[in-house]
Formats: sequence, C-alpha cells, structure tokens
Amino acid sequence: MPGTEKAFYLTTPIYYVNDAPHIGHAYTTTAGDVLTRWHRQRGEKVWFLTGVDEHGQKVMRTAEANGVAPQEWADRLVESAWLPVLETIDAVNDDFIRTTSTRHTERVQKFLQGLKDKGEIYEGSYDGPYCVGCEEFKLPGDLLDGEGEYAGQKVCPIHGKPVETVSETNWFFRLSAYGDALLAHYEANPLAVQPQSAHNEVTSFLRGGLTDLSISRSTFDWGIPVPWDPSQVVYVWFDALLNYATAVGLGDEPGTPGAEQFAATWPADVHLVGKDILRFHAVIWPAMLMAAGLALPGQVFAHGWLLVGGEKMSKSKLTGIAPSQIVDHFGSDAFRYYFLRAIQFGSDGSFSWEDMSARYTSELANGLGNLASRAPAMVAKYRDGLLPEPTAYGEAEETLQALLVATVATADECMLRLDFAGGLGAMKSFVDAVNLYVTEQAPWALAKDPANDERLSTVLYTICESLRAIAVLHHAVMPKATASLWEQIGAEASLGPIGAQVVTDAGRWGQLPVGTTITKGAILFPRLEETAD
Ligand code: ME8
Repeated sequence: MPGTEKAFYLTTPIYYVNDAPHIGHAYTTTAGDVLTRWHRQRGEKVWFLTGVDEHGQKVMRTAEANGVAPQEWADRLVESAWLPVLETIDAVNDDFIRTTSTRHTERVQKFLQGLKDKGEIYEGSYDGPYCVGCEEFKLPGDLLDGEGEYAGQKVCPIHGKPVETVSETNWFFRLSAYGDALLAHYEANPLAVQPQSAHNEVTSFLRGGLTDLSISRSTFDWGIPVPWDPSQVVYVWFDALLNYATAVGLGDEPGTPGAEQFAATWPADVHLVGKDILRFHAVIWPAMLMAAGLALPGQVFAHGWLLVGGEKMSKSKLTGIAPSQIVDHFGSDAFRYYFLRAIQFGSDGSFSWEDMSARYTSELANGLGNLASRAPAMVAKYRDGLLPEPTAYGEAEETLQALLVATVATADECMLRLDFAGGLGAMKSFVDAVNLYVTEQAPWALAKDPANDERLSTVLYTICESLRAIAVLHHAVMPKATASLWEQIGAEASLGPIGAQVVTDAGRWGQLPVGTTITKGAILFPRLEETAD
C-alpha cells in the first residue's frame, strides 16, 4: 500500500466477466503494465489497478444462459480466465478489484447516499432505448437502421444488435448540471483527455449539452441495492466507474488505513480506456466526482481498437483471439512489444499473424536478439568471458554514446505521453546503431592482429555497455528477455536487479564494471522455425 507520498496511480477499465478476455483486453492491460513499470523505473511510487465488472444485465444473462447464478459465473470466470491472463501477459498489478466485493459495494452505497443527501439525485421516469452490449442508455440519434435479420429495428452502432426499450421509474443523477464546468475544465486542461481526437470528441459532445442520467434499474436484481430504495439496483456503469476510487479507500473515516491510502493515491493520474468507453470516463465519471467534491483525474487516455477484418474485435462477434494463442507461440515479451510497437497508441490497428511474425523476426530475433547473443560470444572467445577495459574512445564510440543519451531522453519523453511506438522506435534505432557498430568495427578482424588488442577491448566494452543500457530501456516492455540479458552481461551481480535501475540514468556511460563475468545464456528470441508447431 502506498505511504504518504502521492503515487503515480494508473487504472485499466474493469472488464465484464460475461466471457474470457481476448487480446483487446490484454492490450489495455499491457499498456498499463508497461507505463507503470516505466514510472517505477523512474524511481516513482506507483499504484496500478485493474479488475473486473461483475454486475449488469450482460453478465446476468450470460450466467442465466449457462444455467448458473451470476455470482457463481463471475467467480468461475475470474478464477479461470481473468486472473490467469495477467500472468499470461506478465502484468504486475498492485491490486485487483471485483465489483461484488464488500469493500466496493459498501463504499458505492455510502457514496450514493452522500450524493442523495446533497440533492444530486432525484426520482424520475425513464423511457428510451438501452443497449445491453454497451450497458448504455442510448439517444435515438445514436442508433442505426438494422439490416438483414434486424431489418425494421434500430440497432446499436457498436454491437450491430437491436436495442431494447426501457420504461421505468428510477433514480436520476443531475449530470446536466455539470456540462459547463466540464467543458471549462477540458478547455483549460487539454491533456486531461487524450489523444487530441478524443479531446475533440468529448468537448464537442459537451457543447451539445447533457441530459440527466438514470442511475438505477428496477426490473432485475443483479447489482448493488440503492441504499434508500432496495427495490432498485445501481446502474452498472455508476457502480463500475466508482471502482477507481473504492479500491483505494473512497469515503473511509479519517485515520483509517483506507483514508490514508486514498490520500496517498487520489486522484488517478491516468485512466486508460478503449475509445468505446471514452464518454463514460470523460463525462459521467468526472461529473460524479465534481458532485461529490473530489479531485478530478489527471488524464483519461482513450486508445484505439484492435480490428479484425476492419471491425472491432469482440467477444460477441466471436472474433476475439485469446492472448495465450499468441503468447504460446511468440512469448509474453514479444506480445507486449508487438502491440505497443506496431500500433500507434490512440489509433486503431489490425492484428495479423504475418505482421507479427515479420516484426518478431526482424526486430527481435535478428535485431535485439542477435546483438545480445553476439556480444557474450565474442567476450568469451577473445577475453575468456571477462569484460575488458576500454582504452581510448574514438569517434565511433563517441557518436554511439551521444546517440544513447539522446535515445534515453526521447524514449522517456515518448513513454510519459503514452507514445509507446515512438519510445520503442527510438530504442530500436539505438539497437540498429549498435549492430552497425559491431559490423563496422568487426571485432573478429581486430582479433587477428595483436597490435589491435587495445582497440578490440574498447570495442567489446562498448558493445556490452550498450547492451546494459538496452536492457534497462526495454525492461518495462520486455521484462523476461531483459532480465535474462541482464544476467548474461553480468550486471545482476555488479549492479543489482534490473528492475531497480533508474531508466533516466541509463545513458550514463561506464556503469558496467571492467572485469565483469559475461556468460552466454539462453537465446532471447528463438527463431520461429525452431518453435513453430
Ligand atoms: O466496457 N480493441 O468492459 P469490457 C482494443 N466493464 N481494446 C479493446 C477491444 C478491442 N477490440 N475490445 C475490448 C467494459 N477492449 C466495462 C468497463 S470501466 C469502469 C468499465 C478493451 O469488458 C478496451 O480497453 O467491454 C475497452 O475499453 C475495454 O476492453 C472494454 O471491456
């Protein structure tokens, strides 16, 4: 649990447990894991939350269709699918919230009662379309005309399925009262919603004006009871959004551990979401916080969709690919690397096995992997596995050292603004430059003439020291391969654990001590033909 210093607090959406995760869910969690690992390696205090959303009609109906109670269904999916996927993709979250946990339900009820007492909630009647896939009340203008089997009906543009009509008396939140304040907030803080396209979408939506939001349902009971009216359950999104705050102690009495954690964590620095749920996070959520007098999050970042055949990959359309299908073949490091490197974070992107194989081979096996296996082999051959002392650095070394300093600065700047592709691109350019350096300096040719002995030492040191920096820079994205590389270049023994290396210090030359034992270890990225089924 964080202490008194405010932690860098990052959240992912909490995912519906109606089905098992596909790579779209793993994509968001991977990005969150990489960003929090990066911040940790900057020496910051960090809190990384993920979890699951268990209420609502979508989960309830799936459970019914499978002949089990919703709670049993949720328990089953969490244990068999949602917790294991974190291990599959090598994510190290600090907490995992479930919306059926007591810590969540009790704090939600307390929050809701607080809003009611302040006059932010009133009774009204709702009559309009609802998409169970989105768990969202829709405006008639949001809908499309159905085709084929749905001809003559109105369908949800995201799910392509007919919407249902809800006609109920329920409790409403005065959302419309916060439109102007939200717009002013985003105009004054353009980084509060990113990327720019998301910022534009939210501000133009706000300019259109807001209507009050129905926040309870009376026709089913799978949800958190409204504290003053147990005939109703809390609308699933109102319940779900609060997870970000309930997980860190929302509303606990001063002096309790919950209150301390809240003070050390709130507000969230980044809420990572897919663009499908941008409005919930950038409109409803901050309005709820404003109504309660709580600080607003630093940023909502909406990334794009993974597409299959040009459409959003989805559980309901059966186009989902399980993360393990990719990880079993390429490994978790390559999974993490590929999705952040190949798709500009914030834009849509298509996954294809061909593209993934091509990048794996060129950038990981041939690029970084080849460099990592050549260096220990050469130090073993020419220096009995002991890192030699560099003597005079020449122009080639000075150029490389300067490039490294620039690479660290660019990578840090890109990662902090969630431009993962930009950060990894800068790192790749450095790996390429070191590979070129090896080819141009040709240690194997230098080794032929004892007169070049000092020069050979300088070249070997330069390659290994470059690998040290490469390992530190790539650690947040590829924790396993870089930990293995770290061992191979003897850095674990001399410099300590790789996770404790400060990434912004990676460009300081000369950290790997002369005399370090370099050992050839496992190949970091085996060639695909060696692992192909
Ligand atoms: O919306 N491409 O849960 P959910 C990229 N419970 N990302 C994708 C994706 C795709 N094709 N498909 C899913 C919910 N995602 C709510 C959230 S938060 C308070 C409540 C990712 O299971 C992306 O992050 O439908 C998207 O926003 C999220 O999964 C939706 O997950």
